[in-house]
Amino acid sequence: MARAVLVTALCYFRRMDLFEENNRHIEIAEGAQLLGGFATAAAPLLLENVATIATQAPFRHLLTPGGHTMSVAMTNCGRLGWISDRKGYRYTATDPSTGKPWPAMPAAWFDLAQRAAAAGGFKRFTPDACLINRYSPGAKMSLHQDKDEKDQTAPIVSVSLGLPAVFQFGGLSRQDPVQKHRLQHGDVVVWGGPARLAYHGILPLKEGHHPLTGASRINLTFRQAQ
Ligand code: MD6
Ligand code: FE
Repeated sequence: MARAVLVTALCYFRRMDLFEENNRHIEIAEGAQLLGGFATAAAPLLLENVATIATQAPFRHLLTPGGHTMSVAMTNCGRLGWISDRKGYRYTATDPSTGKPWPAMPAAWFDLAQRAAAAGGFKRFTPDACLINRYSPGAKMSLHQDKDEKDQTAPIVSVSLGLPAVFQFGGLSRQDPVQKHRLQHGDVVVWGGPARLAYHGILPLKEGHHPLTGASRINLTFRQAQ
């Protein structure tokens, strides 16, 4: 009898743990929220859409203005897309590799981004651009600020899919200390307000296998670019 009660209690707390784990909502900094598992249910559809988008606007490794090839492969959807080349960073309405407009942002993506922004405390978020990043093992994103968007009162919504990664989050100066957060499949980070120009990056991706993405991590960042 005592054993049955103990087992029941252990199962109960274990489930509570899992629940908390999948639904953790952490305030990383003022204006920056990590919504654990917010996109887990939508993930299979998001990944199907990524595959379709990539048939129209293929993933490519962009050149930085300094002439380095980025380790992360990128594409975009939405009215505008973020690009980099020797001339600098900017948003364009057409994909320079095909000359065609970027694929449209699926309605379900826009909706998810709006709901996440609202959950993070930002009402009236109307993303017109979604940058799609693909990381293979070893790929990284060095510390940077997102400052190519016109209206910096709008937040950014970032969705992590596939393999986990370590997200670095610093301050407004590159020299500020950085926090590290593990971003898992389905996690969403919403940030804006006083955190909007914080330095951030992704440490080199570790090898691994994810049932939905194989040996890669996909990140979607929704922005109001114009
Ligand atoms: C990434 N994310 O998670 C890269 N930027 O792969 C970003 O650079 C980023 O996650 C602005 C806001 C949220 C982000
Ligand atoms: Fe960024």
